[in-house]
Amino acid sequence: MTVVQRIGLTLSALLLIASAPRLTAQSTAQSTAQSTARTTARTTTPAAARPNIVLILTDDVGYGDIGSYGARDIRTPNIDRLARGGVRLTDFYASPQCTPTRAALISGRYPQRAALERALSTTGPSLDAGLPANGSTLPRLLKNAGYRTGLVGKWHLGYRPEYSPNAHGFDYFYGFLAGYVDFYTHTRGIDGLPDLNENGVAVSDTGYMTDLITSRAVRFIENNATTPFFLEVAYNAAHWPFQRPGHPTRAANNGRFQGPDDSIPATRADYVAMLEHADGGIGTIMATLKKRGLDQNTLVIFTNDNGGEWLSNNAPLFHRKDTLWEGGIRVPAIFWWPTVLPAGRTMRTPGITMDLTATVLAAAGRAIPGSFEGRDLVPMLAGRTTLAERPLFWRIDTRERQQRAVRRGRWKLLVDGDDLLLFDLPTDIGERHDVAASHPAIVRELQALLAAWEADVDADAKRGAVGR
Ligand SMILES: [Ca+2]
Repeated sequence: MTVVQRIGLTLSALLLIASAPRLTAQSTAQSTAQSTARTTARTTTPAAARPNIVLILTDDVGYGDIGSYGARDIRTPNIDRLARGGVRLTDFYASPQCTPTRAALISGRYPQRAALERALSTTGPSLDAGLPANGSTLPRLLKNAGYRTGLVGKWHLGYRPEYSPNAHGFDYFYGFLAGYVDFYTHTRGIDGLPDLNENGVAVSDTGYMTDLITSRAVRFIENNATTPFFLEVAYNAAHWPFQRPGHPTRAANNGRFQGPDDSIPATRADYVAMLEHADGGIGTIMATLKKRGLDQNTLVIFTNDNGGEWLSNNAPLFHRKDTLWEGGIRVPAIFWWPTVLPAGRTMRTPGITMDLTATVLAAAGRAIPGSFEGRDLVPMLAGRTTLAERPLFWRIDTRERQQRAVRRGRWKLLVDGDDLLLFDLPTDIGERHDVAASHPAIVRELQALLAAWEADVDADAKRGAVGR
């Protein structure tokens, strides 16, 4: 039985993956050589004082759906401009679903510690769950440091007021709390309730969700141009419902998931239009920074919250969202900060969501709390130092199976249901060749690390002790 058969991919998804363009070793080598040439032509300067920080997150976008990551049938000129002017990481990781990645970003810690391993639903126990606002999450620390803090777009870290963005220290919030909304009616999934709010007060606006997010992001920058600010722009593009811009519709059944064999067809073209529109929004945000003279002393980070869904192209990675295969957790990550970072550099050092938390705090001149689990990436991105090797961990229980994974250096151990697999990622990015049998010592070491990590985060979750 092949790996593909064991993990039960649908035929449609396989066809999408098989037909996807691939980053060849040659093109990667060429781009790295070109990057090096551009990098050496650029002079780096010491970190500017109190930069602005804009963190842009897209939703369910494929690793291979960004131009600078190999996309051929989709245009992302504004994201690509960030890559040309900054540093691009090839081996950056998130969690396999929306909520855990956002929990890691805001708390600076593994999401399992806050018992947020799965996406929060709009039914059942999820309605009362959330990320505790314990005084040491990212927006609060930045606010305490004198930053104006804003979040526009998706939250997905709790519905109750005590879990809200404002409770976490965001001065300004405009967006929605659920995992997904209708792009035109702004009603949330499953129960169809209105979900658009501004600082906790329900609002009713007309427009495509991506445009509303962009316009509020622009307004936040304009209103805070003379104060250091942190702005998180969390687009829900290109998460389902797959509603393209310029074609107002009401998504069927409150935007329920549309699969490959659905009676309501969703196409790759819909997904492409959604993502290209978000890229246009990023262009508008960057133009605003430039217009206000903020385009040099601003750290802009672009990333995505988890692997792409079935309309996405995750090539050359295997599988997709909800899984711990690379296609579920490896995401684009671009860092742009003209006065500090070189232009056009590509780096292969592994990174993970919590590194963004630490990087943002450090860029703002704040000490990184000892409880945080990420690293400030700027010294590495600027070429001043290398990042010490460390193991990175993931876990998710789905209805189908439990998955656990650890990556250390070149090796990735993946436990998928009853299968235990070892991959040598630099030579096997697509995870096609299980080499566990020929490296028993590595398997034992990684199994022990994984077991110790699980015991640690589970004990923390039991204590309800996030971010002590
Ligand atoms: Ca997502």
